Amino acid sequence: MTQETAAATTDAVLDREETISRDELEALQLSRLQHTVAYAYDRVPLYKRKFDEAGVHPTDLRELSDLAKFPFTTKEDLRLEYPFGMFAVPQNEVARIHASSGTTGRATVVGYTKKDLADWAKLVARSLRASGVRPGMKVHNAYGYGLFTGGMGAHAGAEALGCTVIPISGGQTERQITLIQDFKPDAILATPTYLLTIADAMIKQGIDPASTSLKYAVLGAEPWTEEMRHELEVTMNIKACDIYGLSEVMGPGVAGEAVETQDGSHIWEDHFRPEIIDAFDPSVVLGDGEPGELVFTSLTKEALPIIRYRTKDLTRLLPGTARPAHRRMGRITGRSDDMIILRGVNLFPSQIEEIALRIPELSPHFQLELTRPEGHRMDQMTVKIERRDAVTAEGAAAAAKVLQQQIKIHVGSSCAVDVVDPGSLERSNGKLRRIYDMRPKG
Ligand code: DLL
Repeated sequence: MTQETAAATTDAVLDREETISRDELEALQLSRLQHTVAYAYDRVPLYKRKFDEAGVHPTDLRELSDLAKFPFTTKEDLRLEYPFGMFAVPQNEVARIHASSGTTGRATVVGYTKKDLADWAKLVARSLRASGVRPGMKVHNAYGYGLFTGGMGAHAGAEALGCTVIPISGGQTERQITLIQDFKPDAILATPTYLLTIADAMIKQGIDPASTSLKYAVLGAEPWTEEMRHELEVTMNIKACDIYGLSEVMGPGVAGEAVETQDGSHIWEDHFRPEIIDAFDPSVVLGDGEPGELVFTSLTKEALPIIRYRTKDLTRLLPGTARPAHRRMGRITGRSDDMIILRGVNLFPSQIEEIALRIPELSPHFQLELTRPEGHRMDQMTVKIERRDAVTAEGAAAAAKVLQQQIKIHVGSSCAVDVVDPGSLERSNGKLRRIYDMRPKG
């Protein structure tokens, strides 16, 4: 059982591990890490093979920095071991299975023992509580249920915290609005772009999104910016915090943001050891504050221990604030595989979001279209973005110019901007697709 202590900074009762010192946390990490690498080596043939090939043995892990000697694990490894080759326990000890959608290639399958599920619920509960959710609150859970970890992961965490959960899942936006009006939830859990879809649909129905009972939103599963936070907080009169996670490492709740500081998600380092590596030269482990690719090693997982998993998420590690022993992660600027390379310039959709939302005539609804026009050798990017409702045609044309200039200045790319009518672009139902790559393959 987790021992609980009262924290000085909030009215909430925190887990003991949230309040321990960095030294105590690192000692805990080391013993858990030593156990995990030995456990993975003994039980998962892939790890034994990889460690042997790299010439490392679990006994080589004497201090935390020794982790850098161990080989990485990638999504490709999980795909090759499809479906259950990464599992470290017999199937009858696996209490639940989740999987990624597998839009590209085979699905990646992950499993949980009963204890893993309890730890996961505890960490989601910890994240929700950090973001302002309290026992007894009604929580509207609009993350998708099913094989995706968002729905059931958030659900179990909200229940573990002692909330009343409304398991609506994603989609059926009209119905979501009716239930928000009738059940009067205090908090909503959704992807940021799906919350935007809900707010937008409310406005269409003549409901002021700022007038609902909602006070808190805990948003994640896709990259979002400070500008988007501001947009959602003002439109809906809520406090919006980040929650981060990925199925290979657990699901939502690997890290969560504190509402009193709103300065990035604290990684729950009693269960995960993060590293930042140079995405182009993975042998280089970078220091805190330096941007690179986030890598995780699980410290307590039984069914699917994961050693140095390359997330492809680009961010940096920052010192803890609201939970001093646990480092924070900066906002995810993007995934290395979502990076657009446009005529030699690297860019991420989040950069466009950041710039567009500073232009009052433009809405947060946008798509990026990549094409290579007939007879051209050069790629072209078109930003398709909806104007805000009250904006005239002249206003929209001027805003398009400003956006184009700002992208040129801040990103360094020339692109076309097409300001379209409100409501004309596809709305999010969960994780929103921003990039439409129509360039010829090869
Ligand atoms: O998206 C887990 C999740 C569900 C997190 C609900 C938060 C809320 P996957 O489907 O495996 O798991 O996708 C994981 O989504 O590697 C990131 O690229 C992205 N991602 C998740 N949370 C955030 C976030 C879930 N807060 C992938 N900010 C990750 C930015 C995020 N990107």
